[in-house]
Amino acid sequence: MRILHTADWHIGKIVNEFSMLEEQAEVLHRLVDQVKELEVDVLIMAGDLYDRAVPPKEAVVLATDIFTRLVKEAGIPVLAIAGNHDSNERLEYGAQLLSTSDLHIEGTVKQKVRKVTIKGTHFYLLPFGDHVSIRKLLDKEEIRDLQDATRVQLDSIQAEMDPEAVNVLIAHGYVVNGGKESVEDSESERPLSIGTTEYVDVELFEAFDYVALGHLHKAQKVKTDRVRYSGSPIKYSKSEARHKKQHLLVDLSKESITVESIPTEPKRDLRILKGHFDELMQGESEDYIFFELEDKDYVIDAMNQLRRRYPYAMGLEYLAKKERQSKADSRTHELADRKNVLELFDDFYSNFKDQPLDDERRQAVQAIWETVQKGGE
Ligand SMILES: [Mn+2]
Repeated sequence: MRILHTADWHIGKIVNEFSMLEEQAEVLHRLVDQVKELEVDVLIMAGDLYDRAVPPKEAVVLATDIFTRLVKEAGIPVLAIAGNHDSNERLEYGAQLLSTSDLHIEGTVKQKVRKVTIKGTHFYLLPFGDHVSIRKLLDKEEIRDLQDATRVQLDSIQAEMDPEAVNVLIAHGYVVNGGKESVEDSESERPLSIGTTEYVDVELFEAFDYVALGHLHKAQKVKTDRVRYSGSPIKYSKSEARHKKQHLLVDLSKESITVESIPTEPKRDLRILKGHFDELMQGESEDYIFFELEDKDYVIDAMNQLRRRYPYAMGLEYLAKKERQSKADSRTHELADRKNVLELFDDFYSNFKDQPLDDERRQAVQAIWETVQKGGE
C-alpha cells in the first residue's frame, strides 16, 4: 500500500497580510503531478483543509480544482478529515455523493468512526471535534478532555478491528510521547481546547499500522516510525522558517514501513534575514522575509526602505530591543517574587492610574487584604 500523507493545507491563509494562495496553488497542483508519477494508491489529507471555518471563495475554488484533478485525472482515492480550523459541517457538504467518486471527506464526528477500505487496507477517519460535543454525541459522562474522547473513539474502532489486516488511522490533534516537550509546535497552530489538556498520548495508537496525523506544522514522528505528522506543505509563520516542508510517501505493509519525504519547495520561500540595516539594503530578494536587525539605534522608516529591495518583507524586529525587553521582563518577575501583596497592588494602581496610591486607599486595601487572609467575612 503506497500512501501519500499530507495535512494542514490551510488554503486561503493570510500570513502578515500576504495571501498564500499563489504558493498553495503552485504546491498543490504539483502534488497532483507527483502522485501521478509516484503511482500512489491513496492520498490522505489529515485536517485543516482551510484556514477558517468560512474560507474565502478563492480557497474553495482551489480546493475543488485540486480534489477534482486528484480523483479524475490522477485517478486515486482521496481521504480527508476536518481539522480544528475547518467547519465540520461545511466541510462535509455533499460528502455522501462525493464518496461515490472516491473523494471521502469526513467532516463531523460520528457515533461510529467511518472506515474506508482500499485494496484490502482499512482506513479509519477521525475528524477533529471538541470533547464536550463528543461527550454529548456518544453519551459518555467519563469524557473530560480530548484524551478521554480519543480513547473512547479508538476503543470502539478496536472492538471491531481485524488485527490481521493493515489498519491506518487518520486523525487531527496534538499527539505526544509522555509530555509536550516530545514534539515541536509552531506559532500558527491554534490551541485545541481551553481549560483542559489538548494533548493525547501516543500510547493510545499502538494497535494501528500507521497513524497519519495533522495539526503540528513541522513534519515529525511521534515515538515510532508509524505515527507521523506530515506537517504543512508551506511555511505559515516565522517560527516555521527553518522547517523542511514536505509530503510523506509511505510504503506500508503489516511487516514493514518505509517513509520518504517529498520536498514541496514553493518558488517563494519564507526566510529570516539577520544583519545591520545598511548591509541588508545591499541585498534584495522576492522571498517572504522576516528581518532581525542588529542595529543598536532605530532606523527611521526601516521597513518601508527595506520593502524597496524586498517587496515581500513580512516583519522586522530589533534584536537589541528584544534582548533588553526580555531582561526587563525577567527583572520584573524577580521583583514581583520579593514584594508583598500590598506593594504589588501599589505598583498596579500607579501603573493603571498614573498616580500613586494615597494613604486612605492604601488603608482600605490593607483592611480588605487582612479580611481575605482571615478567610473572608
Ligand atoms: Mn490544526
